[in-house]
Order: sequence, then structure tokens, then C-alpha cells
Amino acid sequence: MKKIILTAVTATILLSCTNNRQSSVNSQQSKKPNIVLIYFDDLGYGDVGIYGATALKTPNLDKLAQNGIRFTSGYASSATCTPSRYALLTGEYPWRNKSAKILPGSAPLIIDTLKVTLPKMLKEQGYHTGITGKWHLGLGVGNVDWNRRVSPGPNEVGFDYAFIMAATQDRTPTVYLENGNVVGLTPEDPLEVNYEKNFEDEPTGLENPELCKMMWHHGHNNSIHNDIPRIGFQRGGKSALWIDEEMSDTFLGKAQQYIKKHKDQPFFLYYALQQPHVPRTPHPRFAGSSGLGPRGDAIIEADWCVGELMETLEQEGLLENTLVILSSDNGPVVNDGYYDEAVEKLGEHKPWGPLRGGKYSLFEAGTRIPFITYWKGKIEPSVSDVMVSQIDLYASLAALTGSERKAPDSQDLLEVFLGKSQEGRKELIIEATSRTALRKENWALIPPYKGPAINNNVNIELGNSEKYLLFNLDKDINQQDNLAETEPEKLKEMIETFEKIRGIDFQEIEQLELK
Ligand code: NG6
Ligand code: CA
Repeated sequence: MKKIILTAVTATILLSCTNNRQSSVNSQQSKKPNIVLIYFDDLGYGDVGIYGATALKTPNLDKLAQNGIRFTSGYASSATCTPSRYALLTGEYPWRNKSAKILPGSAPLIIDTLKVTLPKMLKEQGYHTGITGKWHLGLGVGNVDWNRRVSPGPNEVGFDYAFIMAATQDRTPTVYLENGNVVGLTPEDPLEVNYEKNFEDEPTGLENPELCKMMWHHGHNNSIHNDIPRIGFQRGGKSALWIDEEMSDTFLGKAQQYIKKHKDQPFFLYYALQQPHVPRTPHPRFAGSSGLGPRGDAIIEADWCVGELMETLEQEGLLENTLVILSSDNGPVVNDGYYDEAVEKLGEHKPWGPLRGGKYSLFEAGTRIPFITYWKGKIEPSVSDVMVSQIDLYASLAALTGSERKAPDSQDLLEVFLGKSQEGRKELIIEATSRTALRKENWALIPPYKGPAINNNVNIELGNSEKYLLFNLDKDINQQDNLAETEPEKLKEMIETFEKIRGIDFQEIEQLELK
């Protein structure tokens, strides 16, 4: 009898200890801040009012920046989408992974599922993790059957919940996937995707321009869906195909639902908007709102979406316990392959702001993008010219959430992101279509690359030159004055730093195939 009582007492004590520990874990977890990462597609430095745009009004982005920190030297890791997103989620420079290039919609997943990605690291810290919007990091392992669950994908990379488009709005398949399943698909009408050849008797933008409400300018002349020609071929899956004009409401709605559903647990939401990437298809209620054509309208629409999302956080009482980070995957492009009046109606608007180049470019406008952090009551409003990169979010959010995890190229700049320190990055490698360049303190070095100086299709200077380009950004933010010859010491120092980080002799880089 005594033994039984003693066992019961011991069990009770043990149980209560476990309970205490559990409840302390719970209360610690509930104190952990939510993290909302708002990520635009192709939004330029000069596309935001508070960054200098006057022809375009972005009141919601401006409000966020005015009440948070507006970084003026914030960088994406690359001047194109896939590599930037790869770096964002892994904390690893994209040039370390040869697959981190602009991907077709049929590409396999390029993130190793064994990697402790940003969302996996946050999951270890007790977070629920979700993504809504653009993925563009590949799905499956090759030869995807879109009529079964597509895996591995975002769920296997660390997102508990995923509502995504596979690649880009201009690529097939033009469907949404929710946790790996194509949404709205019926077995009677399977979806097929091919990037090599068309399916029999299916119209294309090339052969059937009369079926297109938006005409292609370069590329984008394969399958037609919603009267818009795309990159890649597809057939079937009619009940699952998205309506482009409803896309922003769809992604926003899913993001809002996600917040409401998971507000009682610390959560990480990666809200990856599709704007203002092509094809620019604002909802009719925004059409014509900017006077700049669909590109401007799409930015106004996206700005509205950000306002709605912030409103949801406020209504749910989450603003004081949520760190909001807003940025863009690469710099701007005006004509990216469709005739959509972006060029004709641009007027005085400068999507690149005071910077040179744009998307695809090693000049500043390729990777220097809007970058804002906001946390009600925690972050004092300010403007910061400290150099930060999206690649640093991994280590910084690890620090925020108490994780010991590290990533190869990510620096802990949490104090900078919270406005408590001015010690940013000293140096940063940026990437653009498989080429790399160095930013170090206020200097920028672009090594010599073969290839055209300008991509005439998109009308953007790429940064290719026969000579080293060296700029002092403090004095020459538009990169007009090449100091390579007049500052030989600085040039030498920059080349040394660049080659050291790249772990490669520049002569070898020159031999690399450029894509
Ligand atoms: C390019 C496309 C461009 C865009 C880009 C990816 C052509 C000619 N151009 O290859 O329209 O889709 O890829 O953009 O096809 S990104 O923002 O996802 O990197
Ligand atoms: Ca992009």
C-alpha cells in the first residue's frame, strides 16, 4: 500500500514538473514574435513613394516605412528571382548552387530537403510556418505528374502550409497548388505540362496571336491561357486554371486566413506577391488607377494588398508582437516580354530611382531594392543607409527566436534590423544571371564580363564591360564615373576581397558559361 502511495506521489510530482516545463515552454513560445515577410516580385527601388516615386502613389508601403526602418542600402541576393529566393530561404549565396537560376515551371526542387532552411529553423523554435504566393524554387524531382500530390516542395522545405503558384505568372502551369495538390483539378481532365514541345492542336501565342488579349514582345509565345500567352506548354486541367485578374485577391485572402488561423501560436508567414512581374493583370477595380498602364496599376494593387494585410494584423491584435519585413526579389524591368503599355505610359516615372541598370543587371538597380522593417512599439522610425542583405534574414531571425542555427553566408544583423545598431555588412557579393560582383563599404566592383552591354529586349544595361568597373557609391550612386584606373589601390583591394569570397581566381570566372 505504502509503495502504491509513494509511486502515486512520485508520479504526481513528475507530472506536475512536466506540466510546469510544458507551460513554461508554451508561455515562452507565446512571447515569441510573429514574423511576416512581404516579398514583392520585380519591385524597383524607385517604385515606392517614400523611396522617391512621385508619379506613383504607394501610401501603404510609405506608412510602413515611415513607422519603421527604411533601408536605403538593402539588397536582394540576385538581380533575378530564383537565386534571390534561394538565398532568402537558405542563407547561402545562390552562386554556390549551380541550379539556382531562373527556373522553368517544370524544374525540380533546387533546395536540398535535408537543409535546415529558414522555415525549418523557425519550426524548431516553435513556429507555425506558411507561404502564400510565388514559389519559383522548383517542385518534385523531375517529370512531375501534376495530377498527384507534387512533392518535394514547400512543405518538405519547411512550410507547414503552402498555397503557391509553381513558378511565375508568365510560366505554365497556370494553377495554384495547396500543400502540393493542384487546386480544383478533376480526374476527367488531367493537367499536362511540357517545356520542350506543344501538345497536338493546342493554340500558341506564336501561331494564334488573334487569341491573345495581351501580345508577347519577346519569349512568352507558347500556350495561351486566359487569353495571355505564356512560357511553356500545357494542356487540360481547365477547372484548375487561375484567373490572373483574381490572383492578388486570392493570395491576399489565403494570407489573411493563415494569420487568423494561426494567431495563437508564433507564426512565420512568407507572403510572396506576384506584382509587378509580367503579365501585369491588376483586378479591374485597379485597372487605370495609376495612369502608368498595368505595371503601375499592379503596384497600386499590391500596395493596397499590403494595407489589407496590415489591417488584418491590427484587427487580430497582433501588431505589437509581429516583426514585418518588406522587400523585393530583384530590381525593376519595364518591358519584360509583353506589350502592356509599360514603356509607352512610363512618363517621368523611374522604377530604378537614382540607380543604374535594373533587373538582370550587376549595376545597383538590379539588386538594391526597397527594404523595410516594421514592428509597432519596438522599432523606432528611422532611415538607415547601413548595408543589409536579404541573405542576412536567416541568421538575424535565428537570433530573434533563440536558435543556434547558422547558415553559410548569413550575418546576424538583428540589431540593425531593429534599429539598435549601425553595424551592417562590410561586404556583399551580388549576382545577376550567373555573374557576380562585389559591394564593399561604399564601393562597388564589377569585374569584366563578355556579353552585350545592354539587353535590348528589356532595354537594361547589364554591367558587362571589357574592363573592371569601380564606383564610389557615396559620390556616384548612378555609377557613371569608373575609378578603376584612377584608384589602383582600391581596385586591387576590391579584387582581392572579391576573389577571396568567391573562392575563385577571376580568370576562371571568365571561363564560366554565362546564362
Ligand atoms: C525571363 C523571362 C522574363 C521573366 C524572367 C523571370 C523571357 C524572354 N523572359 O526568362 O519575362 O519571366 O525570366 O523573372 O522569357 S523572375 O523575376 O522570375 O526572375
Ligand atoms: Ca522577380
